[in-house]
Amino acid sequence: MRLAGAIFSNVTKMLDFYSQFNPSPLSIKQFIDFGLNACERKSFLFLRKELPVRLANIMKEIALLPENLLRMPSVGLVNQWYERSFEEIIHFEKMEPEQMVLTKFCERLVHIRNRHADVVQTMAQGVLELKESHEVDPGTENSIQYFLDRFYMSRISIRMLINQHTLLFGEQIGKPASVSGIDAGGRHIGSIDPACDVVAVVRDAYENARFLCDRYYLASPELQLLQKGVPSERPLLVVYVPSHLYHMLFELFKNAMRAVMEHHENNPPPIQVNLVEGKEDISVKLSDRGGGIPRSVSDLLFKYMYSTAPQPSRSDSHTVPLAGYGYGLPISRLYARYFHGDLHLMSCEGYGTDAVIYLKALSNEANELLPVFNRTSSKFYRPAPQLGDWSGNTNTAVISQSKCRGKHKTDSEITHSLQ
Ligand code: P4A
Repeated sequence: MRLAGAIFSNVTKMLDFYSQFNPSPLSIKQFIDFGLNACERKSFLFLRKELPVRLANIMKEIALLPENLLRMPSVGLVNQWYERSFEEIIHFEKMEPEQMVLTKFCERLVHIRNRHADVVQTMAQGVLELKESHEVDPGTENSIQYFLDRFYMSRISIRMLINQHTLLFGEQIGKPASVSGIDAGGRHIGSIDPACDVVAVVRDAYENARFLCDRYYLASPELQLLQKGVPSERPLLVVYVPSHLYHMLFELFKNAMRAVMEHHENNPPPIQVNLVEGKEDISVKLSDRGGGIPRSVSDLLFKYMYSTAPQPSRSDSHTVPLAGYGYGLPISRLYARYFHGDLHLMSCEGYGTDAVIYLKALSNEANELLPVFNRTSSKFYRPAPQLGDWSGNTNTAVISQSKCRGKHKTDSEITHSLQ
C-alpha cells in the first residue's frame, strides 16, 4: 500500500516535471538530416526526453477534461495506457546508452505503439458513452472539440517520432505495414519519402476508394487529373510522409464518391483533381459534382461530437457505406496541419464540393505543429458561460438571455465584453 503510494506520487512528480518543458517541433528537413546522419545513440538520447515531454504535455490536458467525460470507462482506459507508456519511457531516464539498452528501448517503443493502436476508436467510444449518458452543453462540446484536436495531433506526432526511430534503427519487426503500398525504391528515410510522387499517391487513393465504391454502388466516378503551376512538365515531387497524404486523399475520395453516387442515378460525373505547385504551397484540389452540402453541414463535418455514431454492427458489414460518420475529416485535417499544411472544404449546395489539401512546398518550412500545455491551453477547459457577441439564431444561450428582446446588459457583462 505504501509502495503503491510512493510509485503514484513519483509518477505524478515526473509528470509535473516533464510537462514544464515545451515540446520541440522538428521540420521534415530535420527528420531527414537526423535520419541520414543516423546515430541510434543520439536518437535515443533525444527521444527519452522528448517523448516524456510530449506525453506529459497532453496528459496534463486529459486531467483537465470535464469530469463527466473523464469518468467514462473508455477515457479511463486511454488514460491508463498513457500512464503506462509514460512510466515505461521514464524507466530509461538514467540508463547508459549501451547496445543492450538501445535494443530494449526500440522493443519498448514497438510495444507502446501497439498498445496505443486503438486510441482514436477508444476515445471516440468515450465520447459516445458521454453522449448516451449525459446532456452535453455547448461549453463542454467546445472543450471536447478543442481537446480532441490537440490530443489526436499529439498522438500523430508521438507516432511519427516512434516510427522514425524504429524504422531507422529497429529490426524488421519494428516496421509497420505500409498503408499505400507504393514502392518507393528504397529511398525512404523512415516514413518520409524525399521524392514523394503526388500523382502516384492520388491514383493509389483513388483506386482503393473506387474499389469500395464499386462494391457498394456497382459503379464509380472516373478520375480526371490536371496538373498546373510552375514547371508543369515534370512530375510533382514533394518531401513528405506518403502514408499521411494517402490517408487524407483516401478520405476525401470516399466522401466525393459517396456524394456523387448518391446524387446521380446513372452516368456519375468524374472527380477532378487539380495539382498546383506554387512557391510556398502545393495544393491538391478535389472537385466533385455530388450536389454539395449547405454551410451549416460543412462546419459540422469537422466536429467530433457530430461525427460520433455507433459502429455498424458486424452483421451489416456487407453493406457498410463508403464514407460513414467517423473521425475521417477532422483527423485528415490534423494530418495536413501537422506539417503546417491545411485542409479546406468549400461546398456549393446544389452543385458539388471542392476539397483542398495544402502542403508546404519547402521541407524546412514544414515544421511539426504541436499542442503546448500552459496557462493559455488550460483556460479552454474552464467552463465559461457561452455568451454570443453577434446577433442571430444560432446560439440558443443568447436567445434565452433575452438579449434579442432588448434586455439591458448587466454591468459585469459589459465589463467582460470590453476586456
Ligand atoms: N455532398 N457533398 C459531400 C457530401 C454530400 C462531400 C457528404 C452529401 C456528406 C457526408 C459524408 C460524405 C459526403 C463531398 C466531399 C467531401 C465532403 C463532403 O470531401 O462531396 O460522410 C459523412
